[in-house]
Amino acid sequence: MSQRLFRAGALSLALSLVFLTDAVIAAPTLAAAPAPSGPTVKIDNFVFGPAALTVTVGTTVTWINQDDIPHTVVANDKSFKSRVLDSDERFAFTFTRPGEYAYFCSLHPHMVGKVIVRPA
Ligand SMILES: [Cu+2]
Repeated sequence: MSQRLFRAGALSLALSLVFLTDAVIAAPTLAAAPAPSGPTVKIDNFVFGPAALTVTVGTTVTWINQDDIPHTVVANDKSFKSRVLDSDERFAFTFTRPGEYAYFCSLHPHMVGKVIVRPA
């Protein structure tokens, strides 16, 4: 009898693990979109918009891929580099030094933009 009980227990444990796994996988999607507090650059139709953005030191800029194909955000001087962003994914970077940061999409190098960082 204990063998049968054990099997039933193992089965329900396995089932609850399946549900637990689903919940864990689904959670990031539900939690993915707190509104960014700083300025945003939208990526759409192979264009960074605005193409040039001026901020002060300490500002976090968030890029949002609103295109239906993947893009990246890579600084010419490699000071920041996103992973490949699928549709609706974001990349955020906080600028801690003044300067002009030209960047491009490594998948489509003709896509370029610039962040100008002024002293605070
Ligand atoms: Cu691209």
